[in-house]
Parts: sequence; structure tokens; C-alpha cells
Amino acid sequence: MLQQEDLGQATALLARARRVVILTGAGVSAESGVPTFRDALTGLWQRFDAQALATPEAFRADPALVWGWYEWRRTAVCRAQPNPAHLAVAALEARHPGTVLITQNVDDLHERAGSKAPVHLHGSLFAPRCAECGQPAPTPDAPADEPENGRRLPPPRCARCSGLIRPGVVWFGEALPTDALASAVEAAASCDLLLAVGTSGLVHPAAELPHVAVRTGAAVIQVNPRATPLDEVAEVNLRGPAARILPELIGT
Ligand code: BV8
Ligand code: ZN
Repeated sequence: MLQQEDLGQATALLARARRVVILTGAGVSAESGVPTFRDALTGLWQRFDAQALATPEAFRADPALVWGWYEWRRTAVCRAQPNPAHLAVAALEARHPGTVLITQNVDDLHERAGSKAPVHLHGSLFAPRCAECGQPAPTPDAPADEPENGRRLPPPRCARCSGLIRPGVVWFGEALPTDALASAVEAAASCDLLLAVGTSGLVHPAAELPHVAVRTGAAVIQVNPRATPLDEVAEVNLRGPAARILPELIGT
């Protein structure tokens, strides 16, 4: 249960903050019904580990299985709605100009909630590109006949070089987009408050950002129903679901 004095302390930190950074992970989309990475995969993907499927090796070994997984996830995102946590983040950005939103998520729920320019550290489900020549590929409408348990789906071919189209996400073992990572580190190093919402704090280098913020004198507030490695750097730990806590904290 959320302690009132923690909420009071977090509210005071937010009121005093001049430069705010918000770092979100899959937990912020959980209450929109979008499964997080930690949630067990269901249906066709049940026997797979997300970390093994989200790799260039998996795509090379079985493009239809991996493309099918991403199309299943993209369809789930298209059918989902932003939840009060996404809306509270957008309200905070509007109220605190200069706030930087950094997300590890590959969904577009922050944008659909009104966030203008989230920094996508791990890419997006809505930016497919050619695996060979890098040419951006069109994002087809979510397939209406997507089966509940997903399916294998051969990826489309590039119009320019007929290479395989891949999801526009950062896979394990791949480098993060240089400009996104650079602006995220710069924002974390120059903020005075970092809000870490719904991230397990296990995936690097995104998980370093709260540590960068604390090293340069910022306070960290964490919003997560469970303990994470970020507990050790958080000045305030708000234990609970983001869709309930963020509106209370931000007053939306
Ligand atoms: C790289 C896109 C180098 C794909 C993703 C240093 C130390 C250790 C390991 C490494 C290291 N450096 C690199 C590594 C390897 C690896 C890594 O970090 N491995 C970990 C797992 C040990 N990192 C990489 O490979 C990265 N690349 O470093 O490259 C390099 C450099 C130069 C040249 C070549 C290579 C790339 C990492 C990016 C991987 N791609 N996503 C896709 O989505 O399919 S990561 C993916 O997993 C997500 O994007 C997300 O970031 C991550 C899952 O984390 P969360 O978002 O936190 O979600 P999760 O499900 O884990 O947790 C949900 C949380 O929400 C939980 O805490 C839960 O309690 C909470 N929650 C639940 N409900 C709610 C809630 N919170 C609030 N409200 C609720 N209602
Ligand atoms: Zn191509």
C-alpha cells in the first residue's frame, strides 16, 4: 500500500524540480493490457524466452517466427489504449516545459497520450526497415485477422533491394541508436529529478540512466509495484501500479 509520507516527499521533490526526466519501461503500458517483457509469453510464443526471440540470431534463424511475434505485438498495441499513467506523463510534460521523456518501450502509447517527442531508446514497432539496405518500410495496418495466439508470418520484402523487412526495434546484442542514447545520457546528467516508472532496471545501458542522474546530483523517484535494482538509488520508492500512482503524484 502506498505510504502517504512517500507520496508527500515525492510531490515536494517534483514541485521543487526545475529539469525533470521521466524514464519508462514496459510497466507503464501494463495497464493498457500490453504484456511486459517479464510477463510469460503466451500462445505460439509460450515456449520462447523474449530475450532469446528479440535477437538478430533468432530473426536470421526463423524470420517468419520473429516477424510473426512482432506483428502480434504491434496488433495488440494498435488495439490497446493509453492508460492514466501515459496521460499523467503527458500532463507533466505540458506542465513542466523542458521535461524529457525517455522510453524503453517500442509501443506508441506515449505518443497517443499526447507526449510530443519521446526518446525511444529501443526503437519502435512502427518503424520497420529493410534488414539489408536499411530502407524504411511502410507500416501496414494492423492485420484484422491476427489470431489470438499469434502465428508465423513471413516478413515482407524490401521494395528497393528485396531484402527481408525487420522490426525497427533494438535487439539484444545490437547498439542503441547513437543520437537517442546520447540525448538520454545528456538529459539524465543535467536533470535534478528522474522519475523511473515501470522498468525492471535490468536492461543495459538504459538501466544506467538513473545512476547517471544520481551521480550528477539528481534525486530519483521510482514507481513500481515490485522491488528492482533501482531501489538502491531511489530517494523515494512509490510501490504500486503506475496508472494509480502517477495521476496521484502529478495531480491529473
Ligand atoms: C547493447 C526492444 C552493445 C526489443 C529491448 C551490461 C551489463 C549486463 C548486460 C549488458 C550490459 N551491456 C549490454 C548488455 C547486454 C544486454 C542486456 O542488458 N542484457 C540484460 C538482460 C542482462 N543489452 C543489450 O544487448 C543492449 N545492447 O548493449 O549493445 C553494443 C554496443 C556497440 C555495438 C554493438 C553492441 C540492447 C538492449 C535492448 C534490447 N531491446 N527492447 C523488443 O521489445 O522486442 S529491451 C526490452 O526488455 C524492453 O524494451 C525493455 O527495455 C526490456 C524489459 O525491461 P522493462 O521495460 O523494464 O520491462 P520488464 O518486463 O523487464 O519489466 C516490467 C517492469 O514493470 C517490472 O519491474 C514490473 O514490476 C513493472 N510493472 C508491472 N506492472 C506495472 C509495473 N510498473 C508500474 N505499473 C504497473 N502496473
Ligand atoms: Zn533493402
